[in-house]
Amino acid sequence: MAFNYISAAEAASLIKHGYNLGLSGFTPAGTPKAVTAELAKIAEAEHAKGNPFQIGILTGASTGDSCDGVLTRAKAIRYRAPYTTNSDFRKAVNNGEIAYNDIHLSQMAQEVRYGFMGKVNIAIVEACEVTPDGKIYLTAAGGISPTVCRLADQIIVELNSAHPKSAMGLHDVYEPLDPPYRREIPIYKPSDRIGKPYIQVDPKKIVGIVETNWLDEARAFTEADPVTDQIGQNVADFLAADMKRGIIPSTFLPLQSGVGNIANAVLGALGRDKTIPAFEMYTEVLQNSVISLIRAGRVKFASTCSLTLTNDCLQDIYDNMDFYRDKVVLRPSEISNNPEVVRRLGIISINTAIEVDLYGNVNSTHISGTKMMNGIGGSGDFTRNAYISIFTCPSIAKEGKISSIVPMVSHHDHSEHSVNIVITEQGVADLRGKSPKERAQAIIENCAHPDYKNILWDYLKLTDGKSQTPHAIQAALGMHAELARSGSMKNVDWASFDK
Ligand code: 0RQ
Repeated sequence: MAFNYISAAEAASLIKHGYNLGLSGFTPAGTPKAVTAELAKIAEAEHAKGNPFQIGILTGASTGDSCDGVLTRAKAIRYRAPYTTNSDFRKAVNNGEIAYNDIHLSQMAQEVRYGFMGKVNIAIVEACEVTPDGKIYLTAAGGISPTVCRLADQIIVELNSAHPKSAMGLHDVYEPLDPPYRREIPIYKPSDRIGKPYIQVDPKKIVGIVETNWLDEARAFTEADPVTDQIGQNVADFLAADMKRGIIPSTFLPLQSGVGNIANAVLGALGRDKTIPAFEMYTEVLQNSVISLIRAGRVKFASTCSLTLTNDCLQDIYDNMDFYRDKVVLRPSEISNNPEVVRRLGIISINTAIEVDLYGNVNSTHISGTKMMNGIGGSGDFTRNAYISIFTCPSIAKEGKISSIVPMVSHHDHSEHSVNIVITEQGVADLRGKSPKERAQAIIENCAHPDYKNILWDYLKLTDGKSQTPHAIQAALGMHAELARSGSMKNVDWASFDK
């Protein structure tokens, strides 16, 4: 079939007020860029005429500025799911301007299929190749593309030559059946391929192909610092010790690791520790640090949903596909993050917390209980099902005015029942096999910053000390209330709370 090659502006003009868009991508990798940038201009023009113009966005995870950023600034987003990292989007959400549905990333595709988020009117997918018989070869991420391509009435393809055709073959596209017909997902090791390297669509649904040459908008790296380096070292030392005492098999287990500089520090330290054998990853995001470890032979295989790399690092993969082809696979997010597969493979999960409480409950998403940060991402998919679930964070934030260890989390993402290990730059709290009261001792002793240890011990003195999970309910959020009042948790005065 001969396709209709159109401009990004022509493609954007197909999108109407009230539509739900299903987008490719996961993190800024693999997301559409040109059509959404033009859509923002249409929204602004319509608003200038006094007309309403807002759409819903259903996608894999965060996107780049040419999607979430421009559309937020154009006030063009009514509804969005799931995870996002864009700072303008964050401001708009916390200002009540956008309805944001923050769900586990593994559930996104199936919730769209189940109809929880309404109809998908148009799918916009970034591709490195599309064939006349409707085979779409994705670029640097899997996301929810197979699902939105199948469900959407119309498909727009951004054919982006910044991703050469050598990218074909990186993907393993597999979409499970819905209950009651769902079967097991037949992945028994990270390198198993169970699907096809492309998405098959009815070519008649492709209403336009927009040719672009637009690099991915991966965020710049923040410099490593002594605190994150120490956290990374603590994680590596902990895992090496657990392997030495036989809890982790001597062949090691696949790792999942989140994004950001703590994840980079952890992987750097694991790569350097030669007591840990070369290992595999079953994760959702690959950062540059993993590619270096593949190059060095320290990571044998990496299954992921996205290549969230700097563009030079991504180009290195595309230029050396003969080397990477049997070492990397990209999957849709409902497979890369699938709880069934995570549990079966025995993944060791490593994610970052905003705050952790004395009993091991974790807040990954909200500042002071009310303001959205990014979202839960895939952290819950992995944590709940991991062989060992680890949370890391610096022990303090904002120059020490905030303790990341608090009596009670101000928002609850991961419960004490799922969290095994907490690691800060101060040390490691191993919560496995411990009662809540024992966990509180381990967390204060090993993870809290010295400036906050006595504050936390004093909090426990307000409790009866005997209940299964001792709390002084009236004071449990006292450190957060003090932060709001005086700007520092350090000023909390427990005596002001009635016993
Ligand atoms: O503030 O931006 O003003 O400097 O939060 O914190 O320490 O820079 O760490 O960038 O790794 O983000 C949990 C948000 C951490 C992230 C979170 C402030 C701090 C700073 C950022 P500034 P850092 P990171 C894989 C798995 C959930 C999803 C997930 C995240 C800013 O890792 O979104 O794990 N995780 N996905 O100062 C107030 C506290 C604070 C605090 C930190 N207690 N109170 N502010 N900050 N702790 C990815 C995917 O799923 C795709």
